[in-house]
Amino acid sequence: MTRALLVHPEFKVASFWNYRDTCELVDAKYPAAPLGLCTVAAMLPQDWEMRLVDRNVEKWDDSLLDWADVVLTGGMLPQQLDCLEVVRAAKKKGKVVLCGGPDVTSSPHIYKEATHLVLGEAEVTLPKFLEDYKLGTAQPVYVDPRMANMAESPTPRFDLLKFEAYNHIGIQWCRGCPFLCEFCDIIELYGRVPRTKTHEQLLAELQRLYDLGYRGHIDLVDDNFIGNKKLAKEFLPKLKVWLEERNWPFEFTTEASINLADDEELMQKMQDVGFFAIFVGIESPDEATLIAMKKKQNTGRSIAESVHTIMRHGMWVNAGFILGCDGETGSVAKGIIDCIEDTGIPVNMSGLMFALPNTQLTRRLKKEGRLHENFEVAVPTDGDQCTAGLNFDPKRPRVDILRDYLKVIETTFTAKSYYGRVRKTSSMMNSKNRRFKPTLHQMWKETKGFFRMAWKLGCKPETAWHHWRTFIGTLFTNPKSIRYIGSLCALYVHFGPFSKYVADRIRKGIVALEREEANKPPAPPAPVTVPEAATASASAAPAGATASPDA
Ligand code: B12
Ligand code: SF4
Repeated sequence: MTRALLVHPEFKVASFWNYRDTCELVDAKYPAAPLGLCTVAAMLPQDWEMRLVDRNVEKWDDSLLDWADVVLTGGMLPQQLDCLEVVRAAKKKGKVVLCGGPDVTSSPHIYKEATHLVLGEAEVTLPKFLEDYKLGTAQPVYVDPRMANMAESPTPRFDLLKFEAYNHIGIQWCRGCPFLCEFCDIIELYGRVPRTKTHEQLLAELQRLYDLGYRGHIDLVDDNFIGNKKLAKEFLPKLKVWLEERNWPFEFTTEASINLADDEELMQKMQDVGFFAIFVGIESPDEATLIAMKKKQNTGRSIAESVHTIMRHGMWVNAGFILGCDGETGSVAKGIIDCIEDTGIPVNMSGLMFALPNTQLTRRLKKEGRLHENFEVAVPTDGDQCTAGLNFDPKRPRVDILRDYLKVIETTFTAKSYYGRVRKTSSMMNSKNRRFKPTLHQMWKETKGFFRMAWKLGCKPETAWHHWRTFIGTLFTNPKSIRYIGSLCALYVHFGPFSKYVADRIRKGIVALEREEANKPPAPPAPVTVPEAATASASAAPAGATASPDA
């Protein structure tokens, strides 16, 4: 019998997303579970013996590799460094190492030490590898341009997970997104036609989680849950019946484009099944920048009104903002800060533009000679896009972008500003129809979380007043939303210190750039072509200008 060890590499670098300290409040170790590897496990021959080790939540020791015949690993860019460590350790022990996942697909050359690269969606490429592996003729690289038929994707092997280690469990309904944002790799990796699992398939996955005893928060990790609105509207009533029959064991979050706010029926249906938060890419409040980055769905609307409409349907909004885009101007910091405050979005993932491999943006920058060498190689000391962005020559001076970014981070993550937005969310979040029933075990964990949070935030001079004002205010004005407002407060256990870390890194970056600028030898005067019979007006041309032959 073949023994397969599936290893989820660690997200080594600090990130807004790695809110471990918040997870610890409720006895979890990491926000999300490795859905990709659970899906891959379901495609391996089921008579293989399998173990899944997540290096984000478990102690690792290289001797774990001794048990395995085949090691399967891979993930996204922030996992690159750790993934390579796993590959090297396993190769050293003479194991067959199989690598796959989004970063491996986008930058296979970085992972060439693995025995086999199985690129793209495993539903398409893994069967051929397995066929060859059985015959002893497996090739170094498996690649196939076809897109997976999601209706054939198996129920992930959730049984390999240790549920208690995670804040939530992901499931996936749909891959791909109909939009065209220039910086996005989703449409390159997964296409522009949203491909969905069948409703029955998704309910079977939920049933599997239910049977395994999981209860609580499920994240629908779709690239855009409303990519196919019609299907979403057909599915949600079925989900409602399913949940009702099981006494509301789950509640949901997802990612969606902002045009969700235009569809009352869809929002209502999402509210009916217990969606409580969504992530929206706002990116920039400036129309010209949005058009330049081809994010047209965000234009021609009041972002604040759209966000408020979504909140009134029971979902708080998390949003991404990007600085360093072509076309942005010196007013970008003010624009983003005003937008964050007007919308009342507490969790704003503001970051520096990062050219991901495999995007329209990367290809354009390359053509323009602005892409940095090794732009796709993860840097060990850097965070995610917060401190590791701008892997290209931006149009504005880099130091100006960093100064603007610093302003955004320093302004929007003070306790006063963050909690102010949580209160704004609390004033709008409609939880009247919420039917999710936490188990006694979950209520016990949340009670412990409340006291730990009270210690970490409610007893510190910097946060105490804001924390209790928000918490007690919500208890009186919107008690049905208290669990959700409590979660937003809990996130500040991470965002408070993390924003300071980012600000500190950015400040150092600014100082380094200023020093570099100061130490630069003065530029030689630009050649000025002066015709022999030049007049006084030509020599009076501004420095660097080339005199016109007419002058
Ligand atoms: C959910 C999600 C997240 C979640 C949590 C993910 C987690 N488990 O920790 C959160 C919100 C935290 C997140 C954050 C980020 N994410 Co993200 N995320 C996703 C998303 C939407 C879904 C991931 C998922 O579960 N998919 C479902 C599973 C089934 O798909 P899968 O993992 O790709 O696996 C399939 C194949 O890749 C393959 N496969 C996977 N592993 C392996 C292993 C082997 C051996 C083999 C053979 C095959 C294989 O087979 C699977 C079945 O087809 C994807 C987009 C997408 N459509 O996948 C982006 C995506 C993975 N994220 C991405 C990025 C860039 C990020 C961030 C860096 C964003 C940022 N700017 O901050 C952060 C970094 C996080 C951190 N902790 O540092 C990129 C990765 C690009 C790259 N080149 O690596 C993606 C592709 C899209 C995007 N642009 O956002 N993310
Ligand atoms: S809406 Fe989101 S997923 Fe869709 S193309 Fe734009 S960034 Fe990518």
